[in-house]
Amino acid sequence: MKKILSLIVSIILICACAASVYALEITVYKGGDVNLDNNVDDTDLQLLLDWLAGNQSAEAKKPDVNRDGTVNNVDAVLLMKHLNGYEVELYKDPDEGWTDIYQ
Ligand SMILES: [Ca+2]
Ligand SMILES: [Ca+2]
Repeated sequence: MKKILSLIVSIILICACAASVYALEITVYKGGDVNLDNNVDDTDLQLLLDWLAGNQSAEAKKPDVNRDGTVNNVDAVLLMKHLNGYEVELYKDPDEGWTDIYQ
């Protein structure tokens, strides 16, 4: 009986450890990567412009480029500037008070 209990406790501990490791998985994405394909390109801009035009595709997973909590023209302008080589700060660190409602 003790062996069975020990086995059950071991299985529970292993599952708990596996769940903890899974919970620590962090997804890092690039600013402006609207569709989360790990590239920031014209596709992202098109998805964002479509979003603003009312065509909110499920492919547009992170349209709030500057992470201020709203998706608007500011996001589009920032992304356009970024894609055209301008040095722009797409978003600030969340610790500085900005939010990311899409996390
Ligand atoms: Ca992308
Ligand atoms: Ca925004």
